[in-house]
Formats: sequence, structure tokens, C-alpha cells
Amino acid sequence: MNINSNIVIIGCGMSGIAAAHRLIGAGFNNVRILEATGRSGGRIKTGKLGNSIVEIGANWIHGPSEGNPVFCLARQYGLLDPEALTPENQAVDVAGHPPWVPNIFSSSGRRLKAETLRPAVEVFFELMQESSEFHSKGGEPCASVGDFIRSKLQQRVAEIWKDVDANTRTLQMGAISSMLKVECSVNGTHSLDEVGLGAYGLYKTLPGLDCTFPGGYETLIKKMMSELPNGSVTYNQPVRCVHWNNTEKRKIPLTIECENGEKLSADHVIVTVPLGYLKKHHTTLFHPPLPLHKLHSIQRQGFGTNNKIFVEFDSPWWDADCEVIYLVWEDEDAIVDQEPDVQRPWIKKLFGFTVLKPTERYGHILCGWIAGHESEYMETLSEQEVMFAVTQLIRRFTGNPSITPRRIVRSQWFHDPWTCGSYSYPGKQCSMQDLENMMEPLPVKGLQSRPLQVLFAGEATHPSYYSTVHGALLSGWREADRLISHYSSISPSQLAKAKL
Ligand SMILES: Cc1cc2nc3c(=O)[nH]c(=O)nc-3n(C[C@H](O)[C@H](O)[C@H](O)COP(=O)(O)OP(=O)(O)OC[C@H]3O[C@@H](n4cnc5c(N)ncnc54)[C@H](O)[C@@H]3O)c2cc1C
Ligand SMILES: *[C@@H]1O[C@H](CO)[C@@H](O)[C@H](O)[C@H]1NC(C)=O
Ligand SMILES: *[C@@H]1O[C@H](CO)[C@@H](O)[C@H](O)[C@H]1NC(C)=O
Ligand SMILES: CC(=O)N[C@H]1CO[C@H](CO)[C@@H](O)[C@@H]1O
Repeated sequence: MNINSNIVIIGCGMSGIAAAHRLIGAGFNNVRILEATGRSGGRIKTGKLGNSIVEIGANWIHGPSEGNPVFCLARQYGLLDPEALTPENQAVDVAGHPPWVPNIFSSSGRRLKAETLRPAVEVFFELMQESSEFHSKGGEPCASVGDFIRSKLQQRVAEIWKDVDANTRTLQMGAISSMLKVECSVNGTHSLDEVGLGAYGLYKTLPGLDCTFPGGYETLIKKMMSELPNGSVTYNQPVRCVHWNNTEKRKIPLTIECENGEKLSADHVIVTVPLGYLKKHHTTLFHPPLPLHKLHSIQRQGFGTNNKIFVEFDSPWWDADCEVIYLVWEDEDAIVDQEPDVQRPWIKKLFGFTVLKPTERYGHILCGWIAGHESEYMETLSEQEVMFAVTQLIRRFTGNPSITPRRIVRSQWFHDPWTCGSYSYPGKQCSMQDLENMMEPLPVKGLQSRPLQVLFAGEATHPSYYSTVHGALLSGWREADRLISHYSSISPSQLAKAKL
């Protein structure tokens, strides 16, 4: 196939790059990516802390095994450590929760044994499991995962902990609050009260023990970019408006208007802007506006904030085999995953830290995780203020007043004007239909106008791998394939006519 159709892709993140790759591979020779910023990769962004590489955005290949195209590409490009390639590693099925070795500290400065918190962990995982079963059954009893967990928890705790003393109970409830905060980070939401119970569980995991890129996630982007023709991407070129459904005879259906006033004509546009950006700017981004059913699905789908705070130390205050540090507040018996006054205790939302491994590569670096409005507030503080708060927190939980970080760096995804948050999750009242509406091209079928003018890709448009890099990649391929099969199904003479 050698096709001159003019295709514009908005956004040079994983989904945009994947779409371009596929189209160019299939013989389309008029593909252009317009990117708002000066770089490619989008939410794949490798930064530095001192001499170490740290991932400001995506960190893991979730489920690195044969069914994961990000894993297959990374392996093909030779970007992974040998351990990640072993059949054993690919076969591990962790169902989204890697079996990390924890160290646990409490707000009174005590070290806790994992064993001590086992009752809380058991109850919590039972409830999470029950939460994920409604999408197949329908008729969910509450609107949100948070509502469901809260109501069930009260019952269950009254039953099973009725003979337990108040202190132990408070500690168990504190542990449950911590686990809720972990889920807020994993799901990229302010609170599980905002995560829809009906659609929770649509997300699918793949087998394989999550792995990282020793040279940084951006090495994958670089490899993929090097296979696109030079000049495929125009950087620093934000798109202001997609004028579609141009019905004047003989005219190309689309005009892409850029912030700098430049206008490009196109036969097709693949929109890959993040859902956060789409929610905020859809009224100006599309003319005519999006059909209502699509708009409502965009509004129902959730997009929240999850940020990282990398902290480097001269020496570790955790065990050598520790992979994750959990912080348990002993004053949180009223299950809290959101703080009422975000300004003061914002740092209480930070559930703990993951440890960057291997130590020989990173030294002593922790990655703190914080989701929601507290995380958005954190973004407004100076690096010094964040470092101060983290230092106080660690000193309190370890009971060691001399611990002092060497330096920190944090992400600020909510205030990134081209992302407006971290990643998507199924919001309240969100169903499979909404996920299908998200990816539906314009104009919708049945209208008497040129088909497949505006196509939608990006992490949030994948029905089961949303919020991941592999979801983004697959969505880009999906939209490229949509165009490829469209052109393979029409005859060359029709094609010639279509170009007139
Ligand atoms: C903190 C964090 C941690 C994560 N961790 C993981 C992880 O461990 N594993 C995993 O699989 N996934 C992870 N993810 C999710 C993963 O990064 C994303 O799902 C994926 O990278 C999204 O790719 P995308 O192409 O859909 O969007 P993006 O990468 O966001 O690309 C969209 C592009 O569009 C551009 N753009 C926006 N507006 C315009 C405009 N008007 N004109 C032109 N260009 C525009 C943006 O600048 C951007 O480059 C994480 C994300 C975050 C934020
Ligand atoms: C792009 O240009 C660089 C040098 O400017 C060259 O090394 C590279 O091979 C070119 N890539 C392609 C795909 O043409
Ligand atoms: C697109 O154009 C067709 C043909 O003129 C028209 O029937 C349709 O209403 C238009 N759609 C929108 C969303 O403007
Ligand atoms: C998108 C995503 O990761 N959703 C997850 C939210 O958290 C629950 C509990 O861990 C998972 O089951 C979901 O898959």
C-alpha cells in the first residue's frame, strides 16, 4: 500500500508514536505528529536525581509477558535486564499486587511486624476482591468502591474484632487507611469514593513480575522514534482546534488549527491528548463540538493525580531486603483516604515509599507516593517545603531525629498543562459503554459525511488496560489499524476519487 492520505496525530506520547509507527509501516507516507511540548514521550519521562535515573512518569512494565506488547518491543530492542526475560519472571501472576518485602512504621515511631497487621490486610483484600466482582454481575449495591468498602468494613469489623482492645483496633484501622491510600495511588484517584463500583474490575492484569528499564523508560521511546522518518514530529506545536466535518464540496474534511495560528489540512486526525486535557479543553478543541454521548462518557470517566517524591539518603534506614515502606497513622480509626483540610496535613496522604533497586545502580533512593487533592496541593509547594515535610515525617515514624535526606525531586502532573493529572480510572456510573464511546471515531456511523475523520487513542481509550503504557500502545495500533483496514477495503479507483 502506498497511500497519500494526509494523517495528523495530535500528541507524541506512546499512543501517538505507536499509531505513527504502524501507519508508516503499512505504507502511509503522509503522517505528521504535532506535539505541544519540546519532547516526545509524554507521560513516559525519565529524569535525574543526582547521578541516578528516576522515572517522573511511568516506571514499570505491568505484567511483562508474551501478551504485553511493551514487553515484547523492549525485549526486541534489548532494553531489559536478563532477569526480566526469564520464563520464571514472565510466569509469575501477581494480579496487580507485586509481593514486595515491606518495612512498616507507625506514627508513634514504632517498627511494626507485618504479622501484627495481618487481620487488617485479610479483611481489606477480601473487600477489594468483592468490589471487583460487580462489573460482570450488575446491580451494584453502592455507587462507589469507597461507599462499598466503608459499609462492609463497619459490619465486618464489628463482627470479627469485637473482643479486641481499643489500641489494637485503632492500629488495624490505621493499616486499612494506609491500604486505601495505596489504592488511591494505584488507581490515580483522590478517593475510592470517586471510583465507580460497577466498572471496577474491568481493568485486566497480565502475568509477569513488573520490571523496569535499566536505562530509563525513555530508551524505549528513543528506539521507536529512531524508526520514524526524520521530521515526522513538529515539536512545540500545540493544537488549538480540530475543525471537522467540513462539508464544502471537494474540500478536505479537516482543518487543524494550531496555537500559533498555523492551519493544516488533513483527511484524518488521531487525537491522543490525555483525558485530563480533554475534560478541560473539549469545548475549544473541537468544532463542531463532540456529540453529547461521547462528551458524557468523557465526563464520567475519571482522571486523577498520583505523584512521586524521590528522596535520596546517604545511608539506608530500612532493611537491606526491604522493597516497600508503609506508614501507619495511629489516629485514623475513622477510615480516611482523604484529608478534610488539605493544606496542613497533606503529607498524611503519602502512604509510604518504594525502594529503588538494585542498590548498586541507585544508591539509597526512595520513591514516595501521594495521590489526590493533597498531591495537587503538594505540587504548589517549593521543593524545600516538600523536603522539609518529608524529613519531619520520616523522623517521626522512625523515631530518629537525625535522618536527613540529601536531595529530592518530585513530579507535578496535575499542573502539567498538557496532561492535567496522571491517568484514568472508571468513575461513578461509568460502564463498558462509556469506554466504548471514548474510542468511537467521528462522525458517528450513519451520517452522510466522510468516514473516520477524527479518531481517538490514548491510555484512557483502552477498555481493559487503561492507565498503562501497554494500554496506550495498543490504542495507537488500534486506531492505525482502523485506517489501514478502511483503505484496504476500498478499491484503488475509489481511492483516486476520494483524493479529488
Ligand atoms: C506518575 C505516573 C506513573 C505511571 N506509572 C506507570 C507504570 O509504572 N506503568 C505503566 O504502564 N503506566 C504508568 N503510567 C501511565 C502511563 O505513563 C500512561 O498511561 C501512558 O504513558 C500514556 O500515553 P498516552 O500516549 O496515552 O498519553 P501521553 O503520554 O500523555 O501523550 C499525550 C501527548 O499529547 C500532548 N498534547 C497534549 N495536548 C496537546 C495539544 N493540544 N496539542 C499537541 N499535543 C498535545 C502531550 O504533551 C503528550 O506528549 C504512569 C503515569 C504517571 C503519570
Ligand atoms: C535521521 O537523521 C539522522 C542524522 O541527522 C540519521 O543518522 C538517521 O539515520 C536519520 N533517520 C532516518 C530514519 O532517516
Ligand atoms: C456533518 O455534516 C453532515 C452533512 O452535511 C450533517 O448532516 C451533520 O449534521 C454534520 N454533523 C455535525 C456534528 O455537525
Ligand atoms: C486501573 C487500576 O489499576 N485499577 C485498580 C485499582 O485498584 C484495584 C485494587 O488494587 C485494582 O483491582 C484495580 O485494577
